[in-house]
Amino acid sequence: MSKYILVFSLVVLSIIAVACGSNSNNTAPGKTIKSGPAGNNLTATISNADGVLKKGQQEFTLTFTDASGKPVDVGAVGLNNNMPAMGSMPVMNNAATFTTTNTPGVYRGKVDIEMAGEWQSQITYEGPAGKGKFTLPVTVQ
Ligand SMILES: [Cu+2]
Repeated sequence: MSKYILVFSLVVLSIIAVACGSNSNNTAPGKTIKSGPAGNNLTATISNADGVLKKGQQEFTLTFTDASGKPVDVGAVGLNNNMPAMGSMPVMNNAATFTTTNTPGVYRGKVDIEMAGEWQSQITYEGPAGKGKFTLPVTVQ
């Protein structure tokens, strides 16, 4: 009798483990480029098919999720890639444009990044989840 209970418990535990595993941080489409805290108990994830940003025109996805990994609608979003001035090179600002997708909280972005290197993605949002402003460092190849 206790043998059956043990087997049953192990089956239930493994189902829970699989369910949680598939849910954790897998909401963002493609491969994660950078993920970090977005304020208001949210996590923001920048992703695309390759998992890397490259110099030039490209598309990417910005996803906002709650602690359980579920996408959260944050209303209007903005993203500016900033590179501080270095020597004779002036400060660079490459802003992205966004459209919403069928999944609230998942935004499709377009950006033209003018050079490879270390950039700061300055992200803002304002809407049903509150107001937020944060920065994610990204490496552009
Ligand atoms: Cu630069």
